[in-house]
Amino acid sequence: MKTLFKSVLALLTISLMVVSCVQNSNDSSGALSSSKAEKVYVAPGEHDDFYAFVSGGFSGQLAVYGLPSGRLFKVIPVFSVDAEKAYGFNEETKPMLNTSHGFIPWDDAHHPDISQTNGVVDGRYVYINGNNTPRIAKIDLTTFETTEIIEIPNSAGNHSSSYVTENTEYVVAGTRFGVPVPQRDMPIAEYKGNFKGALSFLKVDPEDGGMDIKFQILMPGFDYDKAHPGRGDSHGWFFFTTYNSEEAHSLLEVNASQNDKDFIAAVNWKKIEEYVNNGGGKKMPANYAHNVYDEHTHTATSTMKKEVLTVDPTEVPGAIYFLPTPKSPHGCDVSPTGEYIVGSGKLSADVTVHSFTKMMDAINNKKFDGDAYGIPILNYEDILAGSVKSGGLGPLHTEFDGKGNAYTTFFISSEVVKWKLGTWEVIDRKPTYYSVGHLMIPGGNSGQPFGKYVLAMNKITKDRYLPTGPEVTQSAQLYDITGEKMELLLDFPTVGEPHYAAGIPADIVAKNSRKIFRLEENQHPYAAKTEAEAKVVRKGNEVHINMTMIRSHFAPDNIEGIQVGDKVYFHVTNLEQDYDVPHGISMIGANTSELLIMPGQTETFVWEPKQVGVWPFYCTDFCSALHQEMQGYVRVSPK
Ligand code: CUK
Ligand code: CUA
Repeated sequence: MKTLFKSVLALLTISLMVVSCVQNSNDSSGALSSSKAEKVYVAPGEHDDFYAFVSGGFSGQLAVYGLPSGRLFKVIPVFSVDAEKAYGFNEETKPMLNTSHGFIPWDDAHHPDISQTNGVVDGRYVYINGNNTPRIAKIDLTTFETTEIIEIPNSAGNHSSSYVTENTEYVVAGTRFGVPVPQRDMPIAEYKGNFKGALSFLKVDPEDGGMDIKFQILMPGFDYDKAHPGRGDSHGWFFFTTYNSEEAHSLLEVNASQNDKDFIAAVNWKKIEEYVNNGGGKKMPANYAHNVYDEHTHTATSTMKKEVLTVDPTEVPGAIYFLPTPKSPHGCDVSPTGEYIVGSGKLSADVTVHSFTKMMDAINNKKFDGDAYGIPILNYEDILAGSVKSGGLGPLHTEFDGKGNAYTTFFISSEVVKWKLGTWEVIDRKPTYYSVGHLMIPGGNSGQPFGKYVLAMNKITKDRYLPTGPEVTQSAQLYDITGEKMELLLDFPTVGEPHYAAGIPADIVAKNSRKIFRLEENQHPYAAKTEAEAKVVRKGNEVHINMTMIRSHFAPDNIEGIQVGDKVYFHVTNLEQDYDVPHGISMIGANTSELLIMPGQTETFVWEPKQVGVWPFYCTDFCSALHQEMQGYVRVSPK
């Protein structure tokens, strides 16, 4: 069988090679070889080695892929409504998208990060940021569902988020924009010195991964772009890139990139935590929503919080230092041992690497080069570990393979460059197609990378796929990094714009993936756990239908007594207790999506019938040979 497969593959390979020669791809590494095909081929029924959780950018969602195949398994709705899963449409999940600005059905999702234990990805949760209306979400990897969203006050852009500390003590969220804190009506021209940049530390509950804002550090109003925790020796520190240290508020008038160096802010969060635990900090009024989904009631609740604890960094001496870093640093990545802090000036050709040991020496010897708003600035030469003379342009992000190598993306020169930690020599470079942003090695931003593949997430696609009109697919590329030289294996399309991804060996997550919700654990207030409990209850012009579904009927399935102008709640429980038997339901003219209900779960949609008649409904998920028989009628009478 295997031989047969190989010969078929060989034939396929030859024909594809011919095609690629004819098309004259300018991509030499795009020529398919049988060894590349084998490396990404996951035979029917076989499983991938890694999960990749890839952010959807402006889709607001998180997509789950397998590596090396690049197969898409699921799109997890996070910040945007999703008709497929009724997320944001059903009554249970609507509160998840509540904010201090009201119900916000969309966001811009950038950076997923997997929870860690002792610096190793543990596969319990993924945290991800929404940039536009600043929020952080938690996805539970037993159900692959979003189970918590917290809004971040005093923040705008929320871009240096969401990264976890070595033991998931904190999820950290940094503002991109300096803004007035608290928000108020003031002239934009008075930005300088008045706007603040809030770095938020969200304490994580070790039991359930839940988040709460413990404190916000009110930094100078620079732009904070990317963040990364220390680990090992640098555990207890967090590093944030900043740009626009000029505090320009208009690119038309002032050049926000005129300073030769901006900063990486090194934050000793342990010290600030101690300060706060001893009663330090100042409570400030702030409105923000905290939304939590309960897996027993299958229902979310939204709470509006009223204040937040803020810390003025100048009141905690020794907690924060600025590390000068050339040319508008974007990426900020800490090596697996915690010694090297890699700052990529996006307008630079070199990659700057700071040494944590040297940083501590300079701090201990009080060797400062002035200060900015009372925060000491260290001397660039004192803390520099080395710089990578890459020859590339526009370095952005770096990940590590755990074997002493780092991989940096270059947006402008459109490549991934492999270099050696400590010697800074360039070992290999491979083009990306095209203009790569982030890259991801499973565990590659933790203390223990699984350095088998690197996934490049590209900003431009152009000719890589069949055209689909003016808007073409977004794209990721997979490279084998087990050898000295990288090898491009695969292109695959992604959902939305893939800003960043988090990867993890598949078995860590798969073994905890939940198969079923037990009916006896269902505490939904309107659950009907047997057909005998199904009922229709009228309360004024509200009608509550506690309905059940099981192969292949609904109960009740003939409903009368509904009138035009009623508000009809369908609370529907799937009575199945077999894995992978969902049913779906919707009503004609309902201003919502269908419900797709998993076994043991209850979901609710609202129908407000506008027209008299007898209206059918049916199961929307092909569930058995009698799927087409799974249906019913609602009679709507005049008021
Ligand atoms: S990313 Cu958000 S602009 Cu460099 Cu982290 Cu794509
Ligand atoms: Cu139930 Cu189709």
